[in-house]
Amino acid sequence: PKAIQLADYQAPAYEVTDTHLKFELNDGYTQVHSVLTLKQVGDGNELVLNGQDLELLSIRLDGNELTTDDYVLGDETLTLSGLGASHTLEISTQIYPEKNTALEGLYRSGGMYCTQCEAEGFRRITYYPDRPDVMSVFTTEIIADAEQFPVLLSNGNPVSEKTEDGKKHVVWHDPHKKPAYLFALVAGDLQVRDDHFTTCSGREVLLRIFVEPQNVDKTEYALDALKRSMRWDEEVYGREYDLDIFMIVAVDDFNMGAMENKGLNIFNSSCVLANPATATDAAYQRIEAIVAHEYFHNWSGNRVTCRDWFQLSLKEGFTVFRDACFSADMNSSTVKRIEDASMLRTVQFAEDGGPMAHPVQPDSYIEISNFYTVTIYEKGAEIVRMLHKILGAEGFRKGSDLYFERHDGQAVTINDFVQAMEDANGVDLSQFRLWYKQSGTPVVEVLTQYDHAAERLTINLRQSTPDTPGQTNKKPLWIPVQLGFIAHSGEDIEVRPDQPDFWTEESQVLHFREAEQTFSFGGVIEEPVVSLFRDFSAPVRINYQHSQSALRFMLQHDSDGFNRWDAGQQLMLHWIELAEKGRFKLVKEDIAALHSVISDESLDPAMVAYLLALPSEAYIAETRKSYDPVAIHNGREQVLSEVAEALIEDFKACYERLNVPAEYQPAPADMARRSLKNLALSYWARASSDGIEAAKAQFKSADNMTDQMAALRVLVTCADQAEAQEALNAFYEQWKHDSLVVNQWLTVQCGSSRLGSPDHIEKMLEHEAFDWRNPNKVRSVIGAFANQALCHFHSENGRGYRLLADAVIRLNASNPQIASRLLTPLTRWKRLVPSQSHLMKAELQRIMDSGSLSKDVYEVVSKSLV
Ligand code: HT7
Ligand code: ZN
Repeated sequence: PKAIQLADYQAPAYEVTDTHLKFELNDGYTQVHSVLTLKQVGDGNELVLNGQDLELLSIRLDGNELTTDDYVLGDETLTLSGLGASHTLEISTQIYPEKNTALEGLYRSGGMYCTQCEAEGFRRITYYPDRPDVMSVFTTEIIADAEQFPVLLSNGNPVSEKTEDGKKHVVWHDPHKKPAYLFALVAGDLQVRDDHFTTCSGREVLLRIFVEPQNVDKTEYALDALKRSMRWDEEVYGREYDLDIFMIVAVDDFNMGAMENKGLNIFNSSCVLANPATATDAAYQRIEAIVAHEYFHNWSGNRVTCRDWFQLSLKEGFTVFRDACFSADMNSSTVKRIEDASMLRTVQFAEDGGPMAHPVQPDSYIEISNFYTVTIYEKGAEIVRMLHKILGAEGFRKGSDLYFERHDGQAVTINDFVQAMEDANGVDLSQFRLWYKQSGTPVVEVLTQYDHAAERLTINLRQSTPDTPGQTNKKPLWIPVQLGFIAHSGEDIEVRPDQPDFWTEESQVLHFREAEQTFSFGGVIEEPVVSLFRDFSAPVRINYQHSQSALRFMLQHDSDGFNRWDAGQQLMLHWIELAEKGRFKLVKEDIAALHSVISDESLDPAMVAYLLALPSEAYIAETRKSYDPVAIHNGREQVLSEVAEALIEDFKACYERLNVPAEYQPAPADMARRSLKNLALSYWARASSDGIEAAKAQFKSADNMTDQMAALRVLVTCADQAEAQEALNAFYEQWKHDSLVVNQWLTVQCGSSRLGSPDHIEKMLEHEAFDWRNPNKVRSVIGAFANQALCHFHSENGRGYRLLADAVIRLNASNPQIASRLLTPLTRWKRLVPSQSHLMKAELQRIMDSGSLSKDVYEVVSKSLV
């Protein structure tokens, strides 16, 4: 397969001013009739339409039927040449949604039809210029059996509806120009929950969530989250919703989390449906964030869209930043920051260090679906956050206002976004733009020196970015370093460097812009503890060795919540390293520091839970040049047990204090209480049989999934195997009718470092609850195994790798997107200890040799084998 290059971008010769679509949904096949109004807008008289897996029935140009001599039908294109200034093009195709297991284009999920067109799914529906810079006004007619499919939806506003001869006909019209990737259609026997939102200018918007009938009682939270998002976007960005109706549909078979189709968002049911009995607090928070994310796309993505797919982070990075700020405002902002930064450091840093490393604005790809990555989304969001830090809240808002005003209705580039920020603030962001172009994680080395006599502190910073595939000799970046100095009293000392041009007082940010810079701070009367990169102000690795006592001090006193947490993580990383070498013993100062955290009732309990949680095995691996996953697992387990034993009375007391009867509420304070209570339970149960008994009692009596699942996880981790299995069996009997709960049940065991052995995974693949066609099930079993049960996945004989490779080979044929995403853990072979590394590489090679690979899988495997 051939790589697509950013440098080859050419504007389209024709725009499609209007697109009329007629869908006739029949049992087993669907006919699509399109009428396109074409207008020449660029150089050339050639029109290239994309098409994939289509049966072409007919083409007419300006009313005349064309024959095969009039066009060129390629593998995945249909080209018309010698065209004039304007035309009407009519095309009929036949497609087979029932056979579509890739879940791109139009497909069947259970009893309903739905679409997924981003990035290039529309070309599986009909021949069309399937590129985001072709924006058109869509009218969609849908005809289907009235009894089976009483609900027929598409983008925009409903125009007409009738039933004739047992067939239902509906027409939808979307007045907003949009690219084909934002097109959507849904047909099914669905129930709806309605609500209303009055916009800031007083317009009434009808809000509708469509779900399968058994899920109506799981829709309230998403609707509430939607209303909060709509209000927030008005208040924080001045963005009002622009149609009279906004719809959400839940579907069970979906490759990703959700899709922002104009006026008709389609959600993976796991990312929208919740009630207290079936959804955990984590699921509620995920739903709030994803509902907001998709809604925010209405402006950052739909009204202003991407010129081409190299600009993907234009909409995704900006929208993730927007949804993160929303979640921070709705919940604890510090906890949200810890969660996001921790995920970035674990997953995105690993991507940067692997064979698929790419810049936030890539310059080539083979399959665009492979580029919906943590780099595009999360690192992209970090770049926008740095702009916010550099420009300040007001400057950033001026920039975003200008961006929306300038580009409303257009398909634009990342550069246009940065330009708007520049123009609105009169600042030169040329160097800052490098963040989009350079891949890899920058490393910042820090040296500090204190001169007591001169009352002066100097900070020397050096930056470098390692080579990544296709990129060497990287230039220095503009890195915002948010700083704090902490006195012995635990209070912050006011800081100000002698170089005012490199300092922003409002955000306490030092602007580090050269390969090496030294900053000095005068009037510092005592040697402070330096708190660097507060609020994780830049997505970099920091090389700075705080002493153990400084880390304990920061864990107890840093006024910056993120660095307070990170100090604890650094301490714990050190403990785990010692444990791996057989030299770990928790000293009394460590116990005192942890004790002071757990007994500080003035702290947010959610924060305490994070402060007491050990770094994940995946993050520990990420901090090492080369790693042995089993040694990491054993070292971490030892530290967990020692902490549990040393603080057993604290954990027991904490659990008992927080385990109060209360009606379940998905509200921040309640979630925080549950998170600390369940963390305390997990430690307590590790150290004592009383803790296990408490977990059993909680498992039986819980009236909400957060507590029930937490107790089940504790039993799976700490109870003896028979008791763990008994709890799992009881859980399945209780919940086997609810597929989303069953997925959680699959995850808790397949991701378990106790139960998730290859034997167990093979058993679960045969279980009645498993289904290869459903991505959520595949993720719950194979994804959980390969990403969480690391000591089993990396079993010495390479069986875990073989199991994953077999799954990839199987899914390559049915669902390439899922196959390609699933194979990520196999791409990390170079960083493993040699004994594991060659076993993993051999499995990659086996995939490569397994026959005809999809573009998705081919790209990842071939780049990984280099
Ligand atoms: N913009 C959406 C991306 C998406 C997607 C991409 C490729 C294949 C399937 C997909 N489903 C959704 C999701 C979002 O970022 O909001
Ligand atoms: Zn998005």
